[in-house]
Amino acid sequence: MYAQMVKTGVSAVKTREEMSEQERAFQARIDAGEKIEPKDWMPDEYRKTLIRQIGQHAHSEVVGQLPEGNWITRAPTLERKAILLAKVQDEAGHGLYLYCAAETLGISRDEMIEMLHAGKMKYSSIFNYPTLNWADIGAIGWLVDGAAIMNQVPLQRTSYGPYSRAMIRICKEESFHQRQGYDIMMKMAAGSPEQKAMAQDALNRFWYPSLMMFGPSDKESVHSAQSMAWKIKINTNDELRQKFVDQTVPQAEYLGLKVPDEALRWNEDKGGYDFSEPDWNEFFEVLRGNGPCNRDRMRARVKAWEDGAWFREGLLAHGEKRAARRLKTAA
Ligand code: BYC
Repeated sequence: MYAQMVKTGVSAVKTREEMSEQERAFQARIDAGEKIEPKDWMPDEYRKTLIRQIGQHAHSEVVGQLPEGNWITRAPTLERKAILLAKVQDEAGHGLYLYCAAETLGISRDEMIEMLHAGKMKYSSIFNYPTLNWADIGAIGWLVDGAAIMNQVPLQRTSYGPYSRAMIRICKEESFHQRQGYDIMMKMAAGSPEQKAMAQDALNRFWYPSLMMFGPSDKESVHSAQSMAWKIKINTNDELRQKFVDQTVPQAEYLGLKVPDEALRWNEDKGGYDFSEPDWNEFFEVLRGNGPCNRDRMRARVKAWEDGAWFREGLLAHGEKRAARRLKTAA
């Protein structure tokens, strides 16, 4: 019931000759680095791609609260609890900015949420993995938010104005999230042998799922070519994955932890690490709804949505009452 659709086959990009006059003028604006704003003309596919990407991104922020929320009541100190609570609240805020950005494209937040619940929209694969112990909260901040920053910093320059502006604010908060995760890892890695083993175990379990966050390899990526031509995406999936590995391996070394990849080697010629690809079968299985936590995550979101119905209805009724009162006093 909660399977997410999986498409294959790389999308074709129109040549200038194949474009209409309007499409050519639009592409010229993109090429000149102009931002596209909600009331500007845009091709239907550009609009659809943005709704898909921004909507998925918003859902990821909201579903992403679940694995971390699981540890708020069990954080080891009052300080850690307050920090984690603030981080999880930030994710709700990110979801809000992104839903608002998507709404400027002519879809409502309710419609997107219904599509998510019906398995017609995705959220990031990473949130279908469980958080088994406190070190996982460190690994999420360090690796998952680290991967998110790598992906989202370039998105600040994305061609759609409202998305680009939402990303600027989100990125500021993400760097704090990444640092709080690394701080947990530093504490655990420098702690007792048992704590260091927990940190290593968390790295072992979250390494490959974090690499999957950047999406399939470039040759399997359906949307990259067109999204890059429209500057919706600025880098390919593999480019960002490589940058993430190059940035993260020295951080693991500093912690005294081992990246779980026997093939990991510095490659002098390319100026980056050679590394093993994640298991792409596992990735596509997670996208099909068969990851370890897909069903739990969707059950939790659907329940929260249904439990909140009375509150949404109450807010609407209150708004209507106030509007009616204003009309009466104005008359
Ligand atoms: N998970 O053609 P491709 C966070 C899908 S939240 C699930 O390369 P695209 C955080 C893809 O949608 C982080 N699905 O796609 C929150 C497509 O399927 P559809 C979220 C994935 O869009 C709380 C198919 O695979 N960040 O950081 O060009 C706490 C083919 O892929 C994934 C964003 O959403 C995946 N990992 O590139 C802590 C960033 N990867 O739609 C942290 C914005 C691919 O055709 N999004 N798919 O059915 C993007 O940058 C791009 O959408 C992606 C994928 C790089 C993710």
